[in-house]
Amino acid sequence: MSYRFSSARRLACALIATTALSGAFAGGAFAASLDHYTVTKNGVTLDISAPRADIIRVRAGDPALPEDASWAVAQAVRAQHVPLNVTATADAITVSTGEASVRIDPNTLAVTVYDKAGHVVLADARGAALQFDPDHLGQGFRLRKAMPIDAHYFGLGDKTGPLDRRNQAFTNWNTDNFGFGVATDPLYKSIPFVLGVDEKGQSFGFFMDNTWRSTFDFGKTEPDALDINVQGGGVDYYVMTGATPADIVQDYTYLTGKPPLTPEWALGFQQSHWSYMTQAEAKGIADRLRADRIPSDAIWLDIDYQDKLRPFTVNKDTFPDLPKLVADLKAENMHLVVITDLHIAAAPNAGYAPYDEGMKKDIFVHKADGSTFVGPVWPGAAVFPDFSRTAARDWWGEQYSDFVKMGVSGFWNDMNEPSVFNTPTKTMPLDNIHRIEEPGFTTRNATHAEMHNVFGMLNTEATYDGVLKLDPDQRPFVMTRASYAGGQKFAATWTGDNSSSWAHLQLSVSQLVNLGLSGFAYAGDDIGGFAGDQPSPELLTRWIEVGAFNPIFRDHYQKDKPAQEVWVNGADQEAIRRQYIDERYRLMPYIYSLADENSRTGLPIMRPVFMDYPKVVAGGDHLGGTDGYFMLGADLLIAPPTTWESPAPYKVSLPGVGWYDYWSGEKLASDSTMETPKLDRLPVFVRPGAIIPKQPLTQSTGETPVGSLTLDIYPGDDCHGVIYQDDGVSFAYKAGHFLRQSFTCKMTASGLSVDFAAREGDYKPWWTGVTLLIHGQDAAAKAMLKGKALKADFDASAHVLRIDLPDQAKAATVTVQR
Ligand code: MIG
Repeated sequence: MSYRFSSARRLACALIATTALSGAFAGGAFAASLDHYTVTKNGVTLDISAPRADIIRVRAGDPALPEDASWAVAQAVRAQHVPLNVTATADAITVSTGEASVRIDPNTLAVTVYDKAGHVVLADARGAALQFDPDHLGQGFRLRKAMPIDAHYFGLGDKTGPLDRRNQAFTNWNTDNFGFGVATDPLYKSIPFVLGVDEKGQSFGFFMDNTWRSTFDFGKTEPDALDINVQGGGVDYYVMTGATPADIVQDYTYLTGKPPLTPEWALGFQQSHWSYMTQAEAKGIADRLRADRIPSDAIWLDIDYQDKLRPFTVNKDTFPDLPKLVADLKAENMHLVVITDLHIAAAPNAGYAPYDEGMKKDIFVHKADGSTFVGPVWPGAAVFPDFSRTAARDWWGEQYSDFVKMGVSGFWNDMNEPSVFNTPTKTMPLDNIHRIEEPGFTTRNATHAEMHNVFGMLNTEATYDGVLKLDPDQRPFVMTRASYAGGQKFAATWTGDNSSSWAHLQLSVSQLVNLGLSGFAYAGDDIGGFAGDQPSPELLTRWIEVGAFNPIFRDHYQKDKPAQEVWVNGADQEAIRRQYIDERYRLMPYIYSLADENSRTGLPIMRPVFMDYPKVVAGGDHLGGTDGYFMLGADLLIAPPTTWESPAPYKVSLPGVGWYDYWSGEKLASDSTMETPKLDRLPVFVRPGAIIPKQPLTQSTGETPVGSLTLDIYPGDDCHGVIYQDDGVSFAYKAGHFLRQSFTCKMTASGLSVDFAAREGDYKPWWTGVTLLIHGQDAAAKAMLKGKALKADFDASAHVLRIDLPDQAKAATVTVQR
């Protein structure tokens, strides 16, 4: 048996030399402090380190460890090494950070990770837990982890199927899957991150940082094992040991990065279609939205605005003056987003600069024989920038120059799995050659099999960085279809080509919730459904209602399908839809404050109920009936019917007592309530203890609201809320030009008090006053500010006490007494 200890960067406290350690072990036991711990057995090398005290990293190879490089985890993060306390005896090696520990069986190298309290977080399965080259193809590995009977699994991005991944199996292989069904796999993204929660509420995270095709089988084949097969590359995974699901998501986004704060307009309602065919048609859609008073922020141009479907061109016949369209839209506070697919037309000597220049600079992916790979996509024969090269990403970024100068606000990277037509694999040959030229990586060639799953993310990195470089004062907005773990740093995403059916509307909840848990806080689906038949009036209305509470809210639909804009199906349907879109704009201060929270913590905007209430996991497969619900932030719970199209009454199970009905303000008597589906009512409930900032209705985020900020206060335990504001578009917030203010409320024997904390940042708000709407009150309430009586109105039917205050920039307390 041989042990090898190494420590690339010796810690001051590692006073005992490696040789002395081995000597000590030969005598029976040893103890030491190291920055990582390596052990070999039967030719296999295992390496344990900890970038943070609650996160264990495991690497393994046969015989050598894989290169310490990653597309997902920044070098600065991987370079962090928490000191490890290592003790060993003949039967166990224990490696501890103080917060988490790993026990390694020296005979089998089986690994068990424990939390601080000594509970097992994640253990290797019995039997062969790590096998190299299981398929005898000369590469790949298989890893098996024990699956406790009470554990439930989430994450993996927008995979189809129920919210809980248990008893299902999935493939990570970015795939253009037009018209996918509710159980189709794989789809467009590969995010090999799993959040586990057991019925005691204990959580863990597992991230396999490997870009190769992989499968995750959650007990489908073997009931008590999470069986992971990876077709190439090295074993490099992280186990996150935080106590709660929220801790785990924060750990995961500590590793892979947090989304940058979005431009606020991207939280508004957006209208898209494949395609608005002319400049006049696109302008007409914006005009109709304004005329119909449908609040909205962006119009999207799909592929047909281009000349011969060639990226970075404009069809001058149908879009004669794109700068004018941008300016016309801007005059209506409307933004323009344009598609820019990655497949550059292979059109030599046709005056198409992206091809001619790109060829001159050798930008495109090669075939195995070294020639440029050409495959058919929208423009016909096309070539594909090799985004793993920094030079190719820089070149790609420069292509945006004209659009950025024109004032186009956002860019849409579609087809970046990459999708290739007329081939059964739907993508490029696996032996195509990419060139890795990337700080932190050894410069080398890599096959498409290795780069496929990360290709789309690198496409978005190139877009984000390029657009930012062209206009360093504006927050870029990029939308992508394909991505990999960590892609949230560069782009928002949507779930691709869904269909107009109730089943797909239902599916969108688990897809978007799992995307949020997987780092992608900015996610949406095609509202109304992309493919399929025209949605029924009721389906489109319901979808708009739900979308109003999703992070990204975009109506988009396929070519050759009847119109799907908000006004189709007549005035009655439009009125309901408008009511929900209006509500989203009133809620914009709350939603934008969630975006601020996400940019600092990584916590999702749209969440499962179990994130804040892990005890619902004890309800089994359906999480106590909450697996079809979702939350917008910690305060709003959206509870659609379990069977969406059914008119039958259904029971809503809330995670506690004292919740409020969002629409009526009524406080519910128990922790459940009955709902009878009605088209104009999407059941939304409010956490007791919520303080929700709202604003007067505007028609876009670019329009300044007039009047007071409203704080809707729902008395209850742990009563708090926050507002975040800034200019919504620039990076001035990074220099302190923002406003963040938190509020709390306390119940007292005679009433309650509301505290305003002092404001952070120097951004000057639009409001001139603050209106408190205190729910669940009675007529006897009287209010005071700093000992001075306040005028308060009581609305007896809604049990709301309304208090109008001047703006409260400083710390202040309002008391309400009976
Ligand atoms: O092969 O650009 O998912 O949203 O409208 C279809 C046309 C290509 C697929 C996208 C869809 C978009 C469509 N695109």
